[in-house]
Amino acid sequence: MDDLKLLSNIKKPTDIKKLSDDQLNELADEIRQTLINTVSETGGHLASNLGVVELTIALHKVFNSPHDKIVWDVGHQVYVHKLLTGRYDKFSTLRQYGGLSGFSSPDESNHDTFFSGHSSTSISAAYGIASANKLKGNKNSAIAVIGDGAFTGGMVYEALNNAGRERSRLIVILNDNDMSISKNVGSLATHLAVIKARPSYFRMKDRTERIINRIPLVGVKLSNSIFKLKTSVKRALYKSSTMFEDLGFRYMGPIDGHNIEILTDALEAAKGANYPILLHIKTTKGKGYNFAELEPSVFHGISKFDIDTGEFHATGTSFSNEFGKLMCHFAGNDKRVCAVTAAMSLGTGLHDFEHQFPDRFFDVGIAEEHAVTFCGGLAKGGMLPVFAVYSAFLQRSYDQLVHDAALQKLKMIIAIDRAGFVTGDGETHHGLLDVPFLNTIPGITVYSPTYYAEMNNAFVKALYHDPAVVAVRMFKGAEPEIPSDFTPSGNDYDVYGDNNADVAIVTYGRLFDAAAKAKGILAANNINIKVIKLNKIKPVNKQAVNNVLNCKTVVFYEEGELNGGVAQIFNMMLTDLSYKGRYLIKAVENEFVHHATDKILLKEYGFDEKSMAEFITEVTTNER
Ligand SMILES: Cc1ncc(C[n+]2csc(CCOP(=O)(O)OP(=O)(O)O)c2C)c(N)n1
Repeated sequence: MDDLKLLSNIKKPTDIKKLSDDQLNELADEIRQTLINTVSETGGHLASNLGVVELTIALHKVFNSPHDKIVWDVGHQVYVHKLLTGRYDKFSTLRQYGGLSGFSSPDESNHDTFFSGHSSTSISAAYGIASANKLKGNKNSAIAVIGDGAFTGGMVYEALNNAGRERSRLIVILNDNDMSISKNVGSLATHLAVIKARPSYFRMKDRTERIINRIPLVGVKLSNSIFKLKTSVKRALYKSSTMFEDLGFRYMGPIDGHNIEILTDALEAAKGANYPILLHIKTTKGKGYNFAELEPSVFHGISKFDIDTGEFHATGTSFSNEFGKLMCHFAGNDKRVCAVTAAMSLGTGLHDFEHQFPDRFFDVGIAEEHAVTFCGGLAKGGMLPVFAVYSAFLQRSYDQLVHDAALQKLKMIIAIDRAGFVTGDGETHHGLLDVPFLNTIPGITVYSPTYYAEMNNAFVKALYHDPAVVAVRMFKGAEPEIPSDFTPSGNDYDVYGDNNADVAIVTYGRLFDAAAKAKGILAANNINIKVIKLNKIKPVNKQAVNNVLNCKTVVFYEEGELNGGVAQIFNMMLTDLSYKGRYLIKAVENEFVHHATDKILLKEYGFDEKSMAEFITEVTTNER
C-alpha cells in the first residue's frame, strides 16, 4: 500500500485538517482502495463503509476527536474512522484474532467513544454525552452518526423525544442511503423520500448558509439565526414540518453526503449551534465499488471476495438456509404460518419465503422488541408466527418475551440464529446469553439441535405439539457430519456410547460433534465415556439426569454463559437426586468474548475434541 501517500501519513485526525480540498478528495480515493483491498481479504462490512468515506473525512476535518465525541450507530461503518484515527498500520488485522475490532471499541482507541454492534443506540449515548458536557460547562460537541435503517429502531424515538426539548450541543447525522441491510422499510422511509423530493428549497438553503458561514466570526451565528427563520418560512411554505422539527430538533438537509466541501460547511454550521441539530445527508451504499453499488445488500456484511469479479467463495449449506427451506415447506402446507424478521431477512434465510409468501412475510425494521409483541398479536389473531432473529439481538426482547408472550401463553416460535460463538464480530454478536435469559422465563420450551434433521423435528414439535412460546436455537454455519454409529432419535435427549460408562459428557447443540469425537479419542486410550446429548434444553428431561446418577464424573460442556445456563440447572437437578460423584462445568464464565473465528474460540474455551479428551483424561487420571 506504498502508493497511498496521503492515507499512510494520517497518524491522527488533526493531520486531515492540513489537507487542501483536492487532497481530501484524493484521500477519499485512497481510503476506498484500502477498504476494498482489506475487506476482500478479511471479510466485513464493505458497502456501509464505502458510503461514509466523505462524511468521516469531513467530521474529522471539522471536529476535534476525542474531545468532540463521535458515536457511530451499530458501529459497522467505523472502518474509515479507524483509518483516520491512527489505526491505518493495523488495518490488515481487521476482525482477525488479536487484531482490530470490526466495530467501535473504546478498548481499542479513545477515538471510539462508545461500544456498539447493536443498532439504534447512538442518539441516546450522544445525548448523554452532550448533557454531561453541558453540566461540566464545556463546549464540545456530541455527534451521533446513524443510518436510516437504524432509524427504524424504537430507541431512536425515545432519544429524540427526550433530547429535542433541551438546549445541548447534540448533532444527529442521519445517513440516508435508502437501505438497511435489505431495502429499508416502514413509514419513516416514506417520510424521508418525501423530504428528499422537495426541490429547490434545500439547495437554496445550502448555498445561502455556505456563503454566510464564510463571513468570518459572524458567519456561524448568522447562519444559526437563519435556521430559525427558515424553519418558520418552511412551515409556511410546506404547511407541515419534518417530524424531526416537531420533536424539537433543527433540521438541516438533505445534502450530498459525498461532497466533502458541502459536508464541511454544514458541519461547521451545526458545530456552532447550542441546540440539537439533525443533519440529513444522502449517500449511496457501496459508493465507488461497482459490485457493491449494484448489490448493496449482498456487500453489506461479507466474507472474502474476488475484487475483479465481485464473487465470493462458495459456502455450502447452513442452518439459516435449511431453516428458510423448512419455513417455505410449513407455510405451503399451513396458511397460518407467518415469518417475522427484524431487518434480517437475508441473514436468517428468509429471502425465499419473502418472495413465495409476501403476505405472510413481515420485515418490521430493526425492532426486535416490537417483533415479539407483534408476534403476540398475530398469535392472538389465530396465526402461527415464527420470529427469526440472531441470538444477540433477541437480548432486546426480554420483557416482551416475558410480558407479551410467555405470560399470555401465546403460541409463537422464536427461531434463534447465530446461537453460540460467531466468527469475526466479537463481543456484541456472540450468542452466549439467550439460554440464561430464556431459562428465567416460565413456560418457554427451548430446543438446541446439532443436525438439520433435529432442527426439522424441533420445528414440527414447536409448531404443532408444544404449548406457548418455543425457541429453537441454531448455530452459524452447516451441520457437522453425523457419526456413523449415531442416529438422531428425535427424543428430548440421546445417549451416545456405552450406557454403563462411569464418565459422562453432557452437552447440547454444536458441542455434541466435538464430544462425540472426544469419545472416540478417549476410547483409543482405553477411557470409556458416554455422551448425553440434550436436544430439548428447557425443561431438561429428568431421565437424562437420572442417566448419569451412577457416574463417577460428569462434565457438562456449554457453549454459552455459565451463570443461568443449562449446566447449572443440570447440577441442581443432580443435587436434588443426591448425586455423589464429581460434577464439572466447562462454559464461558462471566466475560464478554473477544472477536476471532469460531474455530479459534472453540479451542480457546476447551470446546474442541482434543481439549475435551485431554481434560477428561486429566480428570479421570487424578481420580484413579
Ligand atoms: C439490534 C440489532 N438488530 C439487527 C442488527 C443487524 N444490522 C446491522 S447493520 C443493519 C442495517 C443498518 O442499516 P443502516 O443503519 O441504514 O446503516 P447502513 O449499513 O445502511 O449504512 C442491521 C439490520 C443490529 N446490528 N442490531
